[in-house]
Amino acid sequence: MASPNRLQHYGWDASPYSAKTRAYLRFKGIPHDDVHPTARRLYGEIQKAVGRMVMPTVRLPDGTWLQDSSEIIDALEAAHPSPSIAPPGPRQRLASLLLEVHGDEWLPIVIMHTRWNVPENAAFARTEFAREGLPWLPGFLGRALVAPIWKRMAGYRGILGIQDSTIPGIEAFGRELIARLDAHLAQHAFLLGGRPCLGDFALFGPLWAHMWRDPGTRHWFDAAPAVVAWMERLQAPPVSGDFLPDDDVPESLDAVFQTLFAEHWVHLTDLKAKIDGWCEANPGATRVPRSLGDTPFLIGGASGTRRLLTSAWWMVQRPLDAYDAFDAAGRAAADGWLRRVGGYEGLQLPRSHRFVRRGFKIVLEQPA
Ligand SMILES: N[C@@H](CCC(=O)N[C@@H](CS)C(=O)NCC(=O)O)C(=O)O
Repeated sequence: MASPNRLQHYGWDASPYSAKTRAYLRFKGIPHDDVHPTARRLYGEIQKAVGRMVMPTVRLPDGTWLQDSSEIIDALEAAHPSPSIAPPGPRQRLASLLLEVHGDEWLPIVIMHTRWNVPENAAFARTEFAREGLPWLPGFLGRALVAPIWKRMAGYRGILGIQDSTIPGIEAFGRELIARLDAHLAQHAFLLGGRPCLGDFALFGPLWAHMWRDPGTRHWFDAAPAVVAWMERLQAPPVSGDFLPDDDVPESLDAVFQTLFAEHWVHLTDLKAKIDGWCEANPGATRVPRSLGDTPFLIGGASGTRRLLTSAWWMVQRPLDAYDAFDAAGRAAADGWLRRVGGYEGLQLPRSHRFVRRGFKIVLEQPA
């Protein structure tokens, strides 16, 4: 029974960002109720509080609402600093934040393909949406009534660049990521040692909530027992380990970061140039449009076209801010690692036209 005096976490099992925050809450041992919101609550209380139907959301015991998994985790980390999920060393800290951007902003290409293009997964998700959103209705009726929700989700495929030309690359990228993580996690309990970092939770969300839970892609994990064990560990605290010593980011993660910089970051660099161009053409603007048209991109070696979604720049600022805050020694350590994984140039993106979140919306910190 939910108690208004405890933190309320609202999210469905099928939601990757909710899986990220739910696992985080459990790891931290923060008392909370994990509430799976019905459609009535999503379109009533939640939409009223944060401006739209979205998950996860959190209502703190004092009535404050939080939205966006990164902001939820940041606020809770500030209130519950120990054990921290931000490693103290600059290399590890940056690695963790980069993996968060990757999990939140690039893995959706894979998981929206696997969920909505694999018929068994799509059928499962429709049933899940009905079970969570309209639990009091018979399944057939619930599935019909939640159609607007799943149709909107399935409609993101085109925006994200999921198309005939990219599907082989999307699948190659997804399967390779799992294989690379498996090789790494066979040696380490978590990505950066004996304790999960923010990047663990961000990668876990899409891998678990879509690719592993959805029955038509669970076999992707057949040859990845270390990834399955890691997903179980992330949901079964307590965990009492620590990050690897000497600020080490193991070489077994190099290929993950090399691909991140070779494909995802190239798209983000393109996005940044388009945002800057738009701002220069629209002096005085306080918000940048949600999308700035379509652009060519590469995933798993396959080329296609996807939408430039400007909100991603807010996420990119997180590792850039961390990098900018390092002292000279920290910067040198981070740069050495970045050069190893082909990411040094990527971290030098212009810092112009800063985005901030105000009232649950992303806006320009200063007018363009
Ligand atoms: N950046 C947000 C993304 C949240 C998000 O997209 N949540 C999905 C469910 S996993 C959602 O509610 N989508 C509703 C919609 O797009 O209309 C976060 O990290 O919380």
